[in-house]
Amino acid sequence: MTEFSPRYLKDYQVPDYKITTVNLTIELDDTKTVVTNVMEVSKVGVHQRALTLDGEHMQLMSVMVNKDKLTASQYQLNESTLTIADLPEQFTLTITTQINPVANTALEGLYKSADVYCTQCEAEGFRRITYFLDRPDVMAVYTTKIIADKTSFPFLLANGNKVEQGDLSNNMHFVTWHDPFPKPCYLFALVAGDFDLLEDSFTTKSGRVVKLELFVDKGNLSRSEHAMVSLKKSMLWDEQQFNLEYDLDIYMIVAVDFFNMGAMENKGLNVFNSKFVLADDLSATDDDFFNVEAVIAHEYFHNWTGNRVTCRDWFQLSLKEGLTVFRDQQFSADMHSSTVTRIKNVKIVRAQQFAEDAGPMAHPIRPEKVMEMNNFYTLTVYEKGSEVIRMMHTILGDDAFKAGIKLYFERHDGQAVTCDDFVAAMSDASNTDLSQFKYWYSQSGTPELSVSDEYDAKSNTYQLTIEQNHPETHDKQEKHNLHIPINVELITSDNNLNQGGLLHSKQKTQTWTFENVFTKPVPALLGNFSAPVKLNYQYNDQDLNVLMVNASDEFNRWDAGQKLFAGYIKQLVNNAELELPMQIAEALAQVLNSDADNAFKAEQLVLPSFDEMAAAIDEVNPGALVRAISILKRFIAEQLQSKFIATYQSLCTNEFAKDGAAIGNRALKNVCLDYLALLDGANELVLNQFNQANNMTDQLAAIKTAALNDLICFEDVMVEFARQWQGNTLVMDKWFSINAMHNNENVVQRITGLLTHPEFSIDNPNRARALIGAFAFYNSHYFHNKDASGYKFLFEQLTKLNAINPQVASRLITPLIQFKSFDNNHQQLMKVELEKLSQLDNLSRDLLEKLTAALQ
Ligand code: B3K
Ligand code: ZN
Repeated sequence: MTEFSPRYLKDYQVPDYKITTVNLTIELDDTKTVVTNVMEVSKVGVHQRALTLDGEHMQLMSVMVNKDKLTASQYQLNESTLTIADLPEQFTLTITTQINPVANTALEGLYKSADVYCTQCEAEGFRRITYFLDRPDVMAVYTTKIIADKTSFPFLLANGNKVEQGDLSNNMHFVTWHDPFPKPCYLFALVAGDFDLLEDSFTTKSGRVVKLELFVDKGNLSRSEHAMVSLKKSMLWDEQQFNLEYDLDIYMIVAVDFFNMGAMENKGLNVFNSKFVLADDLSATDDDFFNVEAVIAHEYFHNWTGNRVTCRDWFQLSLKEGLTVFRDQQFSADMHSSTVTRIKNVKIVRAQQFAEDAGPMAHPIRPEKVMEMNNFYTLTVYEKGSEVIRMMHTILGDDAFKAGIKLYFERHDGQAVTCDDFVAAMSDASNTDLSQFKYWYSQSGTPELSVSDEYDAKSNTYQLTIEQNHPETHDKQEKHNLHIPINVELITSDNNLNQGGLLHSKQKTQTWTFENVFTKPVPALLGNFSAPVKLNYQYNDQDLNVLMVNASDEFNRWDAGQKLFAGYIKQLVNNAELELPMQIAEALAQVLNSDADNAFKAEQLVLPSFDEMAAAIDEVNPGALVRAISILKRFIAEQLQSKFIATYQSLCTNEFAKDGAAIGNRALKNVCLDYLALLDGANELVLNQFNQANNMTDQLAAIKTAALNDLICFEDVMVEFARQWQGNTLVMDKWFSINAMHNNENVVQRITGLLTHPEFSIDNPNRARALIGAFAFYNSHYFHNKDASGYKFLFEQLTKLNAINPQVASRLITPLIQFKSFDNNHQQLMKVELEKLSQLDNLSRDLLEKLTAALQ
């Protein structure tokens, strides 16, 4: 195996040198881009230590200290560093490097996405552009001059404000940008290409007019409006909620097709995966619209939480990501149904983050040990990180939380700080002791709460006892009791009790007593998912029914239904013959008849997913779990057939609208379709919906239903869909995904064939994720096939991706390394493939880190 060593949070040291200004001149060329980097450098403190700069995958052309060009004997160069000794207190360092953007398939540093040059520097990509102190606590003021051919690259963009431009000989031109805000190098960005440009402006609360520019591939202007509208909503929201105003005169967003993740918050110049920019009624689903808005908001919010105040070191990543996810979630909740938005967040935590905690890569939201930083842009750092911020919000209340945010910016604007600094601001502003709460930052794993209760009819008292448990995690960390905020609502069947509130669990076991309780209540625990924990309380069906109907909090009503379903799915895993009680169907009939909004009803009707269930069960037999979910689903479908048909029909309309009600209607309609797909007449229904659809939500739901139920019309609708959408990259991604989700024993053959489809390219992360990822993540049935064909398929693709794009490979290996969730047979089969991968001789650091953890 290749040798790479980890880094530890405890080893943090302030840098020996600071770099205060950076002047870059970048002469773009496909294979020989020349970067001249002129830096003002000075020592931090008095010392004689050498300067060691990071640099990889480049050719060093020259090094100059002040006016002296160094000879090779005056510096030390190896694969990843450049070291220069005997330096003065302060000096100008000029470094020239040459890079090859076209060969850069890892999409880190400067690369070419189709005909566009673009950069991705977070976490450690700047070191592929020039030699630098590539760490977030080195902050400099950047000036960037870009030179390129004028015809092919009419737009030359970088951070900050445009200060100069002009023509050069040979049809070349240049543009110079200056960013007045000191920033870490991970926020540096450059883009060059030819685009269509959507222009707008936003007037900030203090009256400054900010230019807004959205750059998209030629011909895509009509699909970029939603992103622009979302940006303006985000800017307004951040002023209204947090009093945070944009700071530069211009905000630019560029959409590119080749991108490793969703988007990047580079100062003043966001680079986006086109998937999170482009959307129009015909080609984007309601979820796509929602996600575009959320990602636009997320990146915009980073301008304060991330850019103005950044991270001291990468272990602090959740400082900016957890907080910014929380902010984008609050924004989405304000723009849409807050309950439905919250349900979406919670499902991700329960299904995926809990699985991460239970797997070999378990880590605290502030990791302590990292080999490859890109491996830590995780559900734990992001989603659990957001839950931790949310708990502080719950504990402190909205006003005190906002006072904490205000103090955080007063203290740290322009600095690179730590999670401790953030919590200190929260604690000081609210006068609240958060010392025990801080263990949430250092402790990995999902806590489990065991809850028991006792009702005394004589004294009319009710007691709740809550015990915290902290199961061992793969990192073998010592565990502490945490400060866990638990939202409790006591519900009675006659619905006349109004008690509850926020309990603060801090000890191993604690008991709370409620007085004046005249009938035995049912406790709705962990309302609105007030903490990212698992909960054990012995509810019976009747309790859950009471909660489904009477809980005042919508979230609790939904959650009770999920618990009811989950209980039966667990039983069905062990006993497929189990007789299901009519009450389940009756409870859902009540849901269908209620006057709740349709988006919420849709959520209430959806069964817990395979992943959510897998995270809640030990040693899952995947086949048995898939079967259990489908037995319950079929039972509900059969019992409620006529109601589903009636609801479905009542929601079929020829008019297309995009308001909340219309979106809710489509959601509910398609949940009905999903149930009806199990019954007679499914094929006709689906075909009909496919043919009638005047929007992507309905069209996609039709082909997905055909795939998941292996309906006769499947091949036909897929051919027709591809014919209609060929050439539309984002829609064809959906088509590839649906192929991968086909619930048919020949699916591996199908997707193997698609690897050579003219529109497939493994180099494009969206495509790779669409085909390979959708299979491994969403086709639980055939990915876990007993013949191991699913695992082998993933192995084959990972060997290719390891060499092409390690970050993508490292994401897609997730379902394999989580083998411990499954029964022994499956574990063994998965391990065989992991062992094979670990033998690769060019193993990337990204995969190596995960394989080492998994096979330990
Ligand atoms: N900060 C970036 C993620 C960078 C990922 C690097 N592998 C996007 C975001 O979270 O907003
Ligand atoms: Zn982010």
